[in-house]
Amino acid sequence: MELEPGTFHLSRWLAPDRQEALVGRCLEIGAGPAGFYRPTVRGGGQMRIDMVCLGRHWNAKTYRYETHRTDHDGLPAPPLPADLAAYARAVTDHLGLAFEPDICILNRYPADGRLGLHQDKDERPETLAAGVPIVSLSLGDTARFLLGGLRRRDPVRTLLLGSGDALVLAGPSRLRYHGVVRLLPGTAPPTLGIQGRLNLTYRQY
Ligand code: MD3
Ligand code: FE
Repeated sequence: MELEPGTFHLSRWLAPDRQEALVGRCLEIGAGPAGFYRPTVRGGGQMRIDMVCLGRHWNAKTYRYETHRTDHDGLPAPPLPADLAAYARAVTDHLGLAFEPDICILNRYPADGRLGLHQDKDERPETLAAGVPIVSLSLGDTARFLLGGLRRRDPVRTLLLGSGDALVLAGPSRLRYHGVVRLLPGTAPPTLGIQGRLNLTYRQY
């Protein structure tokens, strides 16, 4: 499951009961104050997903992390709950990687949701230089995901991210380009009771 140096795909990492519990937590947090919103990026376009940032808010206009949602409603970013952080630590402990997540970005994909090819490079320069991991957990519909290289024009490979899958990007893979092309509708486990997809990306600022 090490697809490339520093890229680890753990298929069905979360058992169905753990997926159900995590979906419940995500919906709870997303429905709360400072819950899901549809970010507007610089240039004025709307993203094709809804987002909630925990721990620190990622500003879609400045591409910087901040304490309050100044690009949206000015509310403080809710804290990252310990029980949610523990899901990511379990993955990196399993792989023997050091990781102290202090941010989680929760993305909600509708049936036609997608996310263009980008790099995650807004965390601290020291964190990026050290190759500190990002951990992603997928829930619901399977996503057709693209993993590229360190330059936008580098070749990409397609991965399917299914419900319960964990993906870890560490070391030399930390700055790879990546994106979500589309969802495969109707592929979510029925017991989750959701349509579309939820993705959690855990980061260390
Ligand atoms: C590869 N989310 O929130 S998760 C994001 O499915 C994001 O919602 C996607 O990209 C999603 O920024 C992809 C998998 C992922 C996350 C971070 C990465 C892949 C990555 C960082 C570097 C390389
Ligand atoms: Fe990303």
